[in-house]
Amino acid sequence: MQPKTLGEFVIEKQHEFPYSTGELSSLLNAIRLAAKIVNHYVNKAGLVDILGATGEINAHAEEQQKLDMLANKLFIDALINREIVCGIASEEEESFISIAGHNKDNTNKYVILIDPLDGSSNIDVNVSVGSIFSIYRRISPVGTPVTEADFLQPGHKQVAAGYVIYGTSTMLVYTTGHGVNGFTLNPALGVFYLSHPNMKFPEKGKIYSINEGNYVHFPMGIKKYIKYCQEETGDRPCTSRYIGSLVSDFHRNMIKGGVYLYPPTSKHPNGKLRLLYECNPMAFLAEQAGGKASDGNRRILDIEPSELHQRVPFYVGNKEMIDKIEEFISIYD
Ligand code: AMP
Ligand code: P6P
Repeated sequence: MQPKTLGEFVIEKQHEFPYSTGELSSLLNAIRLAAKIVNHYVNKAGLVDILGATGEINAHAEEQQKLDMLANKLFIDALINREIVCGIASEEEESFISIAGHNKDNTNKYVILIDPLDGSSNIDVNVSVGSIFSIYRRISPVGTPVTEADFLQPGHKQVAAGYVIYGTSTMLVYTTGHGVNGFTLNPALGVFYLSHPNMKFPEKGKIYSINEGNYVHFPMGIKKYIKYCQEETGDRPCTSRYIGSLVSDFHRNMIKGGVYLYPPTSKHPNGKLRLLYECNPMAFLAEQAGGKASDGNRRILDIEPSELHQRVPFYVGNKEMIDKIEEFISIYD
């Protein structure tokens, strides 16, 4: 029997909400389409002139790779053309985009935040990258232009979140608060099939993902945790695996059991990862898969955002491993 397609799954879940208008389903389907289009370009990036940097700088003084600019445009076009959201925020856009409906007030109730191509520094070396999305209900009145407050909501208000991983196969993994499900793209048919139903972190984890090149700048608690992972006792030593692509490291750790760490460093004293369109969606997925996500002291999903591109220290993965990281931070920092 053929596995369920993503389209069938989305409609099936919608029917569990008899009063739904179909708006969230339409939004999820637009993301599905955008994922296929971005996948097409990611898979041929080496063949056409979309490799390398644009020479432009994004809102964070980071060099913009051509493919992440293209991915940004593809996602935004797919969403704007269907008029199924009232606002979009993106890592690649300094401010949010308000979508006024053509010839009518925009009566849509969702805003979306995206990291259109995370890990873009890996593009030129053929290492897997990903797209991340996060969906909220607007809090400003429907029919009026969106405000920044619609985007600055704590992560526990998310309606849905997910990622696309462009790896040895392309997968779309998402949650709407009722578990995490993974869909693998059959590129010959252009169809995502349910391949990883009800994804959960294993009980135990033995992988830690961190850029140890920053070791000298880590807080003492993190230095002590790394050495703890390397001890030859109990369920250790752990295995160190770091791809330099959050989506890929997270995906592997959710399947095999592990934790991703991006602590404060000298270059990024508040951490490098962005709260709104990287940490919150990955934290929502992690908790839905039985894991945990923290900034070392607080639950990521409880942090009240103050600005669109704010950064936080980020620890996400197996609950037991995150508990141990928080324990070391509380003792040594
Ligand atoms: P809607 O009016 O279609 O935006 O749906 C209203 C609410 O029903 C959404 O905010 C979700 O909480 C739930 N819902 C609707 N469609 C779906 C779906 N396809 N998958 C999961 N939840 C859904
Ligand atoms: P570093 C990619 O730029 C990213 O945001 C994450 O996907 C990745 O885990 C991290 O930064 C890599 O950062 O400083 O280790 O190269």
